[in-house]
Amino acid sequence: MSVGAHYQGIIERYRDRLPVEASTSIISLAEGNTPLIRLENIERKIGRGIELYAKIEGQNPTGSFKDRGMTMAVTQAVAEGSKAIICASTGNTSASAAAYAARAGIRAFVLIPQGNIALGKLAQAMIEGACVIQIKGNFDDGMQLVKDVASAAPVTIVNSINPYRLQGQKTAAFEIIDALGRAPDVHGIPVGNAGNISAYWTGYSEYAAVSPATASCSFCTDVCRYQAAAKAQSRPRMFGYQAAGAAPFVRGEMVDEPETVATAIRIGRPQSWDLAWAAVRESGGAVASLTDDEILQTQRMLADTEGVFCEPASAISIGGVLRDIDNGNIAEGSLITCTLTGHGLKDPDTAIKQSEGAVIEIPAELDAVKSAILDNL
Ligand code: AN7
Repeated sequence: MSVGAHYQGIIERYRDRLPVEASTSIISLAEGNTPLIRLENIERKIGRGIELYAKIEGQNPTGSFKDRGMTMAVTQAVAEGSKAIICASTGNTSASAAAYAARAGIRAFVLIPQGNIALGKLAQAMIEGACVIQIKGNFDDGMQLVKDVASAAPVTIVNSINPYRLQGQKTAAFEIIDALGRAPDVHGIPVGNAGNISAYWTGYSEYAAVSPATASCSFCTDVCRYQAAAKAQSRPRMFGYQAAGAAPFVRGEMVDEPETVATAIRIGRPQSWDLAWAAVRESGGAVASLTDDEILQTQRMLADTEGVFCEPASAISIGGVLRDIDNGNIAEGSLITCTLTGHGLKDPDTAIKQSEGAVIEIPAELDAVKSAILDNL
């Protein structure tokens, strides 16, 4: 199907590269096909021939990249006859699970850490009709409980330990190559539970394995994605970024009490440990951490420099590559893509808190408005 026709989500678009049967009924909210935006203002500031693109995953149906994986996981769960799904979540997975369960007419149970979930994500899970279970513990505690309960109750786990999740999420790498006509040199990405960095590496590797000889087809009417795939004989170096207080990959061991303002990646015991290390090592990439201050500064800079409002956990990918350009870990002239994993509106509290003083209060009078404008031009 060409993208110009009525777009029906990642499974329809990449069906031949995903584990679905022709007869399977697809549970979709038309996820994927997200914008790849060139960050021209930032490029101008940093120079050095860097080309920098952001994959805006906040424009998925529930506002995060999780929807790519959830359409696959819920489609498969329903195909297997499952009547209920369950996940532990720092927020975005629960919002996505709740939405796709609603769409499928099945039950979603979501375990969230009390007091550490962004308001927008909680609102989503609640109104989408999930059974929201708040635990007095963190994501890692919730993940362990989910694994324990799933072997004792008729529920399908839709965390990224469910392999269908990563299959869906790998399509973001396909879209990037389809859009650029080549693979990037470097891909920057936030790392929490470490599923997404593993999924991107799978996607990049699959496209790199498409040989030019097989790269022709009769059904793409606009840009032929097999031609794009065939050009992508290279794979990017994968740069993963963590919050300093929740950085098990940087420390080389699990972290017991993860802490960060970027609650989406407040994870100390990542489930895809080996897969993520493989992605970093095979690609010649690296992992590094950013402080909460660096994360928030980057979030704000992206918003007021480019008009791109992502959540704090997402901003870490841009903050990270900018630092790695500065310190020479990323070469001049590189083409870099970064995943902005979730929408800024997920976490309005953090955005407002760090923009304090940005609102001018005046009487409702013409003179006051005039001077407010003149003072701030
Ligand atoms: C915005 O929702 O783990 O490394 O439970 O919400 O694949 O875990 C969220 C993770 C990055 C990290 N950015 O991705 C959950 C959850 C955002 C996120 C990540 C998450 P992974």
